[in-house]
Amino acid sequence: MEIVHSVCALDCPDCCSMLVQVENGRATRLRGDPDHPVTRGFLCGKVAQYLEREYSPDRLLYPQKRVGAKGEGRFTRISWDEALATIATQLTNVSRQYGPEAILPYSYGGTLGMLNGAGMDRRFFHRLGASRLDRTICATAGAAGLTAANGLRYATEPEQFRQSKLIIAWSANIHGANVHLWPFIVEARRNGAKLVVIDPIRTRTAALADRHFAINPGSDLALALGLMHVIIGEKLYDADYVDRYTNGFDALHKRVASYPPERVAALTGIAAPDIVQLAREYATTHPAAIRVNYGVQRSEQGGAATRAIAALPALVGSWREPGGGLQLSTSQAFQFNRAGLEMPELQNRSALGREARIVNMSLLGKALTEMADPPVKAMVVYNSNPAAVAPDQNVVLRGLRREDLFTVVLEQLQTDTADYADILLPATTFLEHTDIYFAYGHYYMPLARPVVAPPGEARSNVDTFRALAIRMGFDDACFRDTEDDMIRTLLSSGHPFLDGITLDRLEREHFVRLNVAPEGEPFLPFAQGGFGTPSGKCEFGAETLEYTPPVESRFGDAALRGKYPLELISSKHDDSMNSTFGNRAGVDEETSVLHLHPADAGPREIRTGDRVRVFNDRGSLLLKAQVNGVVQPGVARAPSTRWLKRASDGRNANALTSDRLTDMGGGPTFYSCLVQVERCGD
Ligand SMILES: Nc1nc2c(c(=O)[nH]1)N[C@H]1C(S)=C(S)[C@@H](COP(=O)(O)OP(=O)(O)OC[C@H]3O[C@@H](n4cnc5c(=O)[nH]c(N)nc54)[C@H](O)[C@@H]3O)O[C@H]1N2
Ligand SMILES: Nc1nc2c(c(=O)[nH]1)N[C@H]1C(S)=C(S)[C@@H](COP(=O)(O)OP(=O)(O)OC[C@H]3O[C@@H](n4cnc5c(=O)[nH]c(N)nc54)[C@H](O)[C@@H]3O)O[C@H]1N2
Ligand code: SF4
Ligand SMILES: [Mo]
Repeated sequence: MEIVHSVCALDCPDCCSMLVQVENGRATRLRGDPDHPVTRGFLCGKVAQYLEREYSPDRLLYPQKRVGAKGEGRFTRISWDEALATIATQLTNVSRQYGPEAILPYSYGGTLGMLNGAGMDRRFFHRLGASRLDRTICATAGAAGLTAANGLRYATEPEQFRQSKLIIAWSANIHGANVHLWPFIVEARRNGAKLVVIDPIRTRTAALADRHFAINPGSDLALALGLMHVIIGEKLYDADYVDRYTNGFDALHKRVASYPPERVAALTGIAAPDIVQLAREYATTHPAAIRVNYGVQRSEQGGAATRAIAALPALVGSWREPGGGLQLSTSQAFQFNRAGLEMPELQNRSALGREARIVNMSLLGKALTEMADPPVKAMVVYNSNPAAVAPDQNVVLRGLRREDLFTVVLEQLQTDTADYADILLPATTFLEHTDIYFAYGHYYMPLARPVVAPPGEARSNVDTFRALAIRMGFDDACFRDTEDDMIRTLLSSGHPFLDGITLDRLEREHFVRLNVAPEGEPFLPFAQGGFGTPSGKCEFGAETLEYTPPVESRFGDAALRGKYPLELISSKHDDSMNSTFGNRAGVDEETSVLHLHPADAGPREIRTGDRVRVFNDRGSLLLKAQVNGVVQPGVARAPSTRWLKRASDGRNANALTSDRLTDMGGGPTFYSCLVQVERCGD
């Protein structure tokens, strides 16, 4: 028996380091690395059971080609040689006939590994001249809002939350989606800190908080402006910090004048005295930290809302203090040499000979059904399950069904998307390949080596794209790079945060704190300004901060609201990871529930346990009702992305979501979604 280090590759801010017990080549137990300052010896419930997935009889073991209809899921085994030859021939034909931009890569968060997530794949598609994918499906609206304010997307370290005296979890279901922050909050509360949650849903985190404000969906910009109204009006801001390190205070002052607590109360559903009290507490409690997560930016004004929330710590000067500031994402501190890894210059050597067009992944339905010049004729999907996760699902599925679309899917399990593949390739898990990771919830960079051998003929994404490049005759030296070559390239950025971090050191230490601050000292990114904006200051940007309710919301389009009066939020499921684990029966049962308030259920004669149909112009979905206090009147909650094939109607919440984009960053508006609900006959 031996204990081997590894890293959880799932798309989670915690990026846990783990210890794997291996017996006779088989992993028999996973646990969190007790030496990792954020993992602290435990894994979340879903990954504690990851070995069930690793050794699932449903793992894909061999390359296969489709023999049934698209979506039916019938395949037959072929050799790697046949698979690669077919793909190479098809991609070459598409490229010759329509130009290489008719080929679309589609990938997202299956792994946060740099090599398997954005390595050999990027080189391959650049060399091909394929369309470039704008990876907007999760975080780009928030990233754009944060960048507009701060220039750099740096954040308060999770370890500092233990020093906070007031923690605001703003659209952050910490207990469900970011559980390794929780022990630091528990410690802070033991020392007298208060936890306030701003979330339309009574999540597990909200239920455990000191105060929960059930905000109207998509009204966060109004709330942030209302808080600033009070903070500025009562002169509770840090005038010195504002003066030295921010830009645009006077315009902000004018802007917030039209957001008095009474108006903001009407817009947000939070009582005016509560808004005043929260503003006073936030400005006068030291240190106070905001954990804002991505829920807030999945609505129509998500970018501006994030920008306004990001302005709060600058206004009250809380960036000065350990345990102050704000955390959205730490990922930008992983200042890798990404260009060296991805090699966009290969596009010049492609059949296209120039930079390829950009396709927004959140508009996949349109890309597959409407795009021209050239149309998408081939798609290669890896690290993603678009049939389940992309908005406006019925259009996406119509696109995936196209007989003239050649689809390749690299997968571990036979997902809904895999069912539409022409060629289906077996992929390794993080326990089976080498990778180096970035985190978006802390500053430790980990390396993981394979812990067990791949089952059957499964290959890593790196190996598959390398083999494809060679099969297509690409003789560029970069396609012969080993994993270690690519890691060395990544680490060669010369950025001071990566000083002294080498492959050898990662090999020895397994994870290394970025050089964001001297050892043992907290990282205070903006204590003395140092913002990444052109001015070097936090840019309040008041001109961008005018609140208008989302079209799909209670104060939005009146006609739409007349037909579809409920605001549907399809947020994360606590015990799953997007659609990963959607194969598990337990997940399946828990994710088939629609939460409704009694005030909405009553008139519809809906009781807990009833089968209900949720619908709008885009589609419909069958779920089981839960009538309770999890949501407010006018709001409904359906879990996000279950596997379609495990539902009787073959759909999930994305049958209802729209492909309307956010105000900034081209992100999806999953949480601005109006629906109607009715009881179904039994
Ligand atoms: N268990 C689990 N963990 C996960 C994931 C998972 O699927 N399951 N997914 C991972 C991924 S990909 C990501 S991006 C992160 C996301 O982590 P989070 O951003 O924390 O997750 P979400 O559930 O999208 O949104 C957080 C909360 O925002 C609330 N919310 C929705 N609309 C609004 C609004 O208009 N205003 C406010 N204030 N709140 C709103 C939701 O009710 C939800 O409770 O989590 C990661 N971790
Ligand atoms: N309605 C609604 N829709 C949503 C969301 C929501 O909250 N509500 N959340 C959105 C968000 S935040 C996100 S990030 C997206 C997530 O969307 P995706 O990134 O597509 O996430 P998953 O559904 O987890 O699918 C990842 C797939 O990658 C596979 N995979 C894992 N590792 C590897 C690997 O090494 N190689 C290969 N080839 N495959 C691998 C897994 O088996 C899994 O099927 O969904 C979005 N969609
Ligand atoms: S999903 Fe997140 S919390 Fe769970 S083990 Fe992976 S990194 Fe840790
Ligand atoms: Mo995400």
